[in-house]
This record gives sequence, structure tokens and C-alpha cells, in this order.
Amino acid sequence: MIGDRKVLFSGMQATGNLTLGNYLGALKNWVNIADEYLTFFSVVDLHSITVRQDPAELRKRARALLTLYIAAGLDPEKNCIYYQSHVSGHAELAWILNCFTYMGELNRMTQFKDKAAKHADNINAGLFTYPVLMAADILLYQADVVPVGNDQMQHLEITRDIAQRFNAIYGDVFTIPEVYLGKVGARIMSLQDPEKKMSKSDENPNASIYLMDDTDTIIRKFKRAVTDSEAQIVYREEQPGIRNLIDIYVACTKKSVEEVEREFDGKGYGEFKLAVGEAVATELRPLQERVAQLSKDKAYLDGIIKNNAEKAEYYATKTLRKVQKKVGFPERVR
Ligand code: ATP
Ligand code: LTN
Repeated sequence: MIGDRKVLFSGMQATGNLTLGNYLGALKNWVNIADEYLTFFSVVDLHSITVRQDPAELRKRARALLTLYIAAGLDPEKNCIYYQSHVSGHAELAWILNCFTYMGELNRMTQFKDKAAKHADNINAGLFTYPVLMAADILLYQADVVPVGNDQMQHLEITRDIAQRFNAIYGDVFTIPEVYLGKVGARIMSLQDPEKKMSKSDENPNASIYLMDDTDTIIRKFKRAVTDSEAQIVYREEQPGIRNLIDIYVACTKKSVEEVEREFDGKGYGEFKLAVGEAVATELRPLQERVAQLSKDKAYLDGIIKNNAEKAEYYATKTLRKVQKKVGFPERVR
């Protein structure tokens, strides 16, 4: 809480091109609930360097992501949209919280295990303590809710554990955050392997729909989506590919699962895939147009970046000073 307002914090990494999974699982939910909260939406570039990045590329992608937040419908006058690296409090609080986090806890994180396996040549300490930096992001703003896809649940749990541990020693310093999982789109799966989540770092471009894909590409990718030989469009465990396509269709059309099953009763997969592709293209087109428009206005975006970093810093510093005092750092004389 800040004053009498509930706080919402979330963030995304500017690594790779955003996918439909990121949009339906995260960004779209943010837009739906933002009005109810004092919000902070960060482009978490400190997290990005836990795997090797090309500097020019990272800078470009970070700006594109920030633009996308706005294009998706987050008004930057009302929502604090900023780069994590512009507010030094994130790194400072992360250091302190590192000293309240156990190796054993971090060892259990499945994302760390996955990423360590993927980047075996660069298992750095930052990758290991990634969840602590994420806890710092959230706790710095006294966030009440954190909307994320369900792959981030474990990180939310460790954030709560760290906050509770700190509060148990020093009193009520941190708000204990709750996870917010959207009803639809919480887990969009790969189009090539419906047992795996759609991910922007997937090597197979046909596995993911990228938010900037044009209509033809989108439809082509859906046509190639891996399904099954059951030849019926029903939402059930045994048909993960079809279930995923129904999830996507539901999220883009706001129809219910039952309506979709009825609509495609007795129809073929080809027809259904085409309908899903068209629904996704229709959903993404306005977003793409706004991105193109916003990208042209450099001065406007720069203004947003500056003002919102200052706003974020104001709130971050409040929490940070409190924490520094609690742990026993000397009083500041400047
Ligand atoms: P990477 O492949 O680089 O790990 P990613 O595509 O998994 O990236 P993240 O940056 O980890 O994406 O996630 C950004 C946000 O999008 C998070 O809130 C995450 O939960 C959500 N998200 C990512 N992939 C999906 C998905 N397939 N379905 C639903 N939500 C998702
Ligand atoms: N780890 C998250 C991104 C992230 C985040 C956060 C999400 C970093 N800090 C704070 C919510 C709140 C991811 O990979 N999706």
C-alpha cells in the first residue's frame, strides 16, 4: 500500500521478441486491471544481463518493450512505466535481500535450473540470485499484487518468504505481495510442442507468434500448429494442442470455451486453425499500428522515460531508506 492505494508491480525482460504468450499471459491482464491500482510497470533490464546480451540490441529491445507497454493501452501519465536500470534502488535493495535469502531456497528454483542448463557456459551468480532481484523489484514499491503468468509463481513465493523473514526480524517493513493470475491466457503453449510453454527464446520461429508478426505469418504458423488425430474440437486433457488453440481463441474473442466447442462442432482442424489465426491477427493489428505511431515520436517517449523514472525513484527511495535504517546502516547526513 502507498497511502490509501493498493500497489501493483510487474515487469518483463527485453530479451527476444515478445510473443503472444507474453501478451495474453501478462501484458493484456495488466491493461485490464491497471485502473484499480497505483501501478509500476518496469522493463527489467538488470535481469536481462543474467544471460549474455548484445549491448546495442538490448538497448533497442528495451525501448521497443517500453513502447509496447504504452501501445498495449497503459497510459504513461497514469501508470509508472520505466527502466529498472534507471532506478538504482533495485540493485541496492537486492544486495540487502541477498543477505536474507538462503542458497538452499535459490537452488530449488526451476527457472534457474532451466536457464543454467540452457546457458551451461555462463552460470553466473546473477542468474542464481535473479529471484532476489525480482523480490527487490516488488518489495521496493510495497506492491500488493503482482500480475504474472504462472511460470513465475515460484518467484512470487520466494519473494513472500523473504519479505516475511525480513518483517519477522525488523517489524512491518514490507507489504506481503499476492500473485495475480489472469483467468485466460495464463499459460499459452508452444505451437510446435503443446507440452512446452510458448517462449520468446524458443529457437523454432514456428513455435511462437511474435507480436509484430504480420497477418500472413500468423495464419501460416497456426496452419502448421501441432495438434492430434482425434479430429474433434473439444477442450480436454488428451488434446493439448487443440486445448491451447481454444485458449488462444477464447482470449482473443472473449467467447467462452462452450461457445467455441459449439461453433466448431463437426468442423475440421483446418477451418478452426484459420479462425484462430484470423482472431489473433485482428487482436494484434491495432497494437502494431500504435507501436509504429509511437516509435516516430522520440521526444514524447523520452519525456515519459524521464518523468516516470523520477516518479519510480521517489517511491523506491522511501522504502530503501527505511530498510537501510532497519538493518543498521549509519544515518545519512546528506
Ligand atoms: P524467456 O523465453 O526469455 O524466458 P518468456 O517468453 O518465458 O522469456 P518472460 O520474460 O519470462 O517470457 O515473461 C514475461 C511475462 O510473460 C511473465 O509474466 C510470464 O509469466 C509471461 N509469460 C511468458 N510466457 C508465457 C506463456 N507462454 N503463457 C502465458 N504467460 C507467459
Ligand atoms: N522474472 C520475470 C520478470 C520480472 C518480474 C519482476 C515480474 C522481473 N521482476 C517483478 C513481476 C514482478 C519474468 O521472467 N517474467
